[in-house]
Amino acid sequence: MKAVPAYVMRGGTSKGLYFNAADLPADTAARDAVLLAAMGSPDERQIDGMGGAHPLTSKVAIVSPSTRSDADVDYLFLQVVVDKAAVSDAQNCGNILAGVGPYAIEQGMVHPQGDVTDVRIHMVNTGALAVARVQTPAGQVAYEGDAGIDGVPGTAAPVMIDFLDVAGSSCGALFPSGNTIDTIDGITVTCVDNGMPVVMLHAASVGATGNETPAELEARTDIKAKVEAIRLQAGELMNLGDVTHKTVPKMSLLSPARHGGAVNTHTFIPHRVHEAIGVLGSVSVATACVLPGTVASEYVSKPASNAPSSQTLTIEHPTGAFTVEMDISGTQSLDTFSVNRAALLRTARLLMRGEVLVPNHCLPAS
Ligand code: NQM
Repeated sequence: MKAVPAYVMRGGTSKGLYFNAADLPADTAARDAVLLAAMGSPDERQIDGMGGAHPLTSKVAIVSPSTRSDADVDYLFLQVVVDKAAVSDAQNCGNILAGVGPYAIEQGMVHPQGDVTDVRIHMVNTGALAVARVQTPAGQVAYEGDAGIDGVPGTAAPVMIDFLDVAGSSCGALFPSGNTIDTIDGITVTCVDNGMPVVMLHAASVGATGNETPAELEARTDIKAKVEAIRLQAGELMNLGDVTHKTVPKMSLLSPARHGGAVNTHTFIPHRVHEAIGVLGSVSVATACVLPGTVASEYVSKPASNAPSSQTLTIEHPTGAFTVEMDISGTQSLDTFSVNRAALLRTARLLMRGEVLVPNHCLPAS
């Protein structure tokens, strides 16, 4: 077997393998062979690898010193498909992103700057920039702390993340169809990309109540079929082309908030239902909430202000809620609307550092 240095980290509500780019083959096909073997894909149980048999636990971060002068590190996110021999770079991941700052410091790519170290991260998948604020008392990354996020038991050190320029980063425009509302198969949807391509629709319009658990929703083959049919058409509208084999767009079923938030969500990512909601996925939903005329804005009781403003939106999901803070302006119309910054809280934990072993044929002889 060949040994490849790797960390296992929880990033937000996801978990994955973190690699230094220098430890992986530069050739994409050779790299993907290593990652598939490391995760144990393709196999529904990923029994022969490190993957956790769910898209949320079959994720990879590849980190290297940045090629950009305005960033410290480059972060390439890869989704290792659980039951297919496929590795996709078609989406970003804001949860795995939460572990990138700590990883970069642990690897010596970024030097601690006092009690708190800002790590500027170039998200290679979309070209956007994020700044992660990592706790580094006494020059060491702190993982323990008092910050709690829904979907993760207990508390940990906070990692605040600022997104600066994620609008339209995958689809070319914040509202890539050019509309706040589209109709697909007779169902009203809003297509948005504020860091993650997401299609929003009323849960009731496909026969869901909004009270289902993720498992109950996944068992509803009738709902899944309708949602997938809409997704395939929305992909074309969103400049993503044929999305049959892509992990985007995500499909968020909206229903009235139950615990005082702005809106309740159940998100297909795109075939399993998220236990919570993705980071950039929630930024995209929050964005649609503040622009009048979208499917999401119907749930928000507080009218959006026309002046530049900071707004805090709480997006409910199956295991709690996700709060997004945004600086927005121009809410009077699609043409003037912009989100200048989105900020949110995550936590991360280093779970294991060592080497992942892959069969000899995955790596050329050294
Ligand atoms: O939207 C799951 C996750 C994600 C993505 C997915 C994410 C994001 O929770 O930024 O974090 O939607 O595939 O890890």
